[in-house]
Amino acid sequence: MELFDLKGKVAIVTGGTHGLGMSIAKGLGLAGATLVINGHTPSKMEEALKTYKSLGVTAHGYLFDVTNEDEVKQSVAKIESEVGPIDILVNNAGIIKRVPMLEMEVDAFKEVLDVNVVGSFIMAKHIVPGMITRGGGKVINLCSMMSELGRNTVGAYAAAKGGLKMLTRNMATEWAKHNIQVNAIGPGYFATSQTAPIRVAGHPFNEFIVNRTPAGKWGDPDELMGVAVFLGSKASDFMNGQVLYVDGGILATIGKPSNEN
Ligand code: GCO
Repeated sequence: MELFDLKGKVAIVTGGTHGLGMSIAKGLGLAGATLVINGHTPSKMEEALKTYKSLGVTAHGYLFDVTNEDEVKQSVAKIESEVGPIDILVNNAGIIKRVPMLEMEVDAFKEVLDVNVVGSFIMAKHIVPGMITRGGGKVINLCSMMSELGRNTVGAYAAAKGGLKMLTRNMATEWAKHNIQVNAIGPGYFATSQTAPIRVAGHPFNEFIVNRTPAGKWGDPDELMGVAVFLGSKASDFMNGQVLYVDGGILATIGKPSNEN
């Protein structure tokens, strides 16, 4: 449908060489967008671009650190010169460190906030002015269950993803008048490399999540493609500051005893 058609649009996805970022980028590419994939590992970028090519989507790779403002500024200028003006910014790049807070080094805590929150701010700071000049654009931030819920050992990540929820609302507040829609995707628990350590068969967390999720399974990253296309397309032109949770029902329920179906 034309409403969801992204032909002629340029979408940049940070951290788009793997995991949820790759699935989100795939969705945007299959809907017609030209992809700009950010990463920081050459080998992962090379593999990712082969994957995008095999899917028949147009993708360009750029290696830079989203927390380094000079690199972002130079890369955005290079991208908009070589590929074209950016219409859709997906702030997906993020890190997690699973450490009990009292054992966590301050530098480690700051790094989690830096990549997840400050990086998203820096990317928007250097892409949104062009969107304003061109009459509009889309910003999609990646929130999390930890934007709403706490969990042992992920205090820095929860502070970051909770902050990113409010940053999404503030971006929407300041930029909606420029026809820029800023929203977020809040994934539940998905089968990615980031969750691999807590998803191994027999790991207590693996069973816990399957039981805690009404859909009774870990999410497949490609199950985020649809919400990404929606938030990147005309179909969401009157949505601002919302977090769309794709979580198999986790936030809908208090959960159930492990012996209950
Ligand atoms: C964890 C997980 C979560 C998920 C995701 C949930 O350690 O609890 O890694 O953080 O990755 O963010 O929305």
